[in-house]
Amino acid sequence: MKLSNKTLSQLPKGVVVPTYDRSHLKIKIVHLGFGAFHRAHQAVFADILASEHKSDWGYCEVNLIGGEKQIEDLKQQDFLFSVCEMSYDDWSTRVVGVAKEALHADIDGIDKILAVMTRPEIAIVSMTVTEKGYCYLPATASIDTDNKLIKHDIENPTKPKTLPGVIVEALRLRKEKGLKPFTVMSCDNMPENGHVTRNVVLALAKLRDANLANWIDQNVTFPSTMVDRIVPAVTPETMDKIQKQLGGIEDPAGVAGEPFKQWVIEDKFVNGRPEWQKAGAELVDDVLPYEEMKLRMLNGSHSFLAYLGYLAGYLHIDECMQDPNYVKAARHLMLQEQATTLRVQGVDLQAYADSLIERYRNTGLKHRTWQIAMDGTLKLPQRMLDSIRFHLANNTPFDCLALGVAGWMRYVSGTDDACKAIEVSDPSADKIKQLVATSKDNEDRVTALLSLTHVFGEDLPKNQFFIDKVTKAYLSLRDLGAKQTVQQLAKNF
Ligand code: NAI
Ligand code: CS2
Repeated sequence: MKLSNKTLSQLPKGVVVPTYDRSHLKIKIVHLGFGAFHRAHQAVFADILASEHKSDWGYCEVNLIGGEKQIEDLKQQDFLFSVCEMSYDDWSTRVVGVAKEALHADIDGIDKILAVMTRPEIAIVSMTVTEKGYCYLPATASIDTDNKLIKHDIENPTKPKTLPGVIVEALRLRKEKGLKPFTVMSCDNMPENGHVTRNVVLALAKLRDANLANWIDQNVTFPSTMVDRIVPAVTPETMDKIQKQLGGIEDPAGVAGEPFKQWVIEDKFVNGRPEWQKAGAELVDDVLPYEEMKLRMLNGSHSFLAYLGYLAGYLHIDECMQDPNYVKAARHLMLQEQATTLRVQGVDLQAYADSLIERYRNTGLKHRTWQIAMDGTLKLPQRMLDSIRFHLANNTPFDCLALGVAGWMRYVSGTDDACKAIEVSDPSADKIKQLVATSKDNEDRVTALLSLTHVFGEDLPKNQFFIDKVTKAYLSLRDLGAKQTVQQLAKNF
């Protein structure tokens, strides 16, 4: 039996279910990217607001590319889904009821999605579409006009496929109808995610119609957000545990994440917003210091552990945490090479680092290093390269960061330390493959991969000090493997 309005009453007592009248919720937010993270983060905040603070903010959940099954599942179970919190072996579960409608571009058609986005009552369009959904070049935060789907949207602006294309078209329709615009809120892991979103939307609008671009510029806001909650991709094992939590009721749209959650939001909304602060979110004037802190200390160390861990045969983050050298290196990276680059004020960064290590140790999570390692070309800049630039300018050490970059290079070279092939998933995978195939497995490989200027910019590939450091780390990984290289580095800390 599946989760639905009918089966809600059969759930075990400990499961939190919507106690509010779902029919009173109004769809005022369209969320693009009904993935694991949105369900366990923004949807839970909205559910807390509805159940504890009488909020009437409901969601229309949309997937543009991928995730067809999630949308189908959601439709079949009265838009209900469960979110489990995994603290080691201790699990707790809540059924979220704030979704009221669900659409997929390939199933329902883009026109239906645009029709929802142009309803007068839509106040916010939010998104979690992964870094690649923005079709941008990370080194410059500008739109990638060579992207095939962006080319499609330039030629077919009323039938868009990309996130920027869909937002531009929905805003154009609202302008044409004389409706207020909506606020566009990115909840993806990018620095100044609002700024990136604004850049790609405005760039695409300008290519279409200068007046439209001007109207968007004057009337639409793109608040930045810092989002945090570790929500690994659901595995069959997690699915089984979710079903157990639900007393045998199936929920294919269920997810499970860690208990911790944080949301810092730039308070810049043109058409109203839920009172997220009542559910624990922080509304601030400037999110950037928080974003930088999280992207560098959390995501930077995550990527470090993902590359060095995967190469060594550690399939999950909690396994990396059982190797004392990996813990030492991650802590050093956080405190000596990332925290020192930050401008955030009033946060105890030592305590933050300790809490991150503790969160990584959670054996309930089973967060795959492979998952974190994917899309490295879109992650390295904000997680490692910006800090490296800081250290180069200030003449300060960055050995862990250099090893992290070398770890990525070794990872995308395609074999782990046990000589097993790695399935590299990255939007630049074809180009990477070609660079790896045409370079020797020595300093030549480093030079070849540094030629990806959309990742490394124009400056780093010319900086000999940086090149030497990364090369030394790369050769050590090749000759000694990841475990021993991390061990040698950790000896110094
Ligand atoms: P997921 O794989 O479960 O979902 C990905 C979502 O992105 C799906 O809804 C899919 O339809 C959409 N998508 C993928 N490629 C797209 C494209 N090219 N254009 C438009 N939509 C596209 O991933 P998950 O876990 O939901 O994470 C998504 C993003 O959320 C991450 O990339 C990150 O930026 C952010 N995030 C994730 C956290 C996590 O622990 N899972 C925590 C903090 C932020
Ligand atoms: C991870 C993040 O997949 C990744 O790249 O580093 O999704 C991480 O789990 C979240 O940002 C935690 O908030």
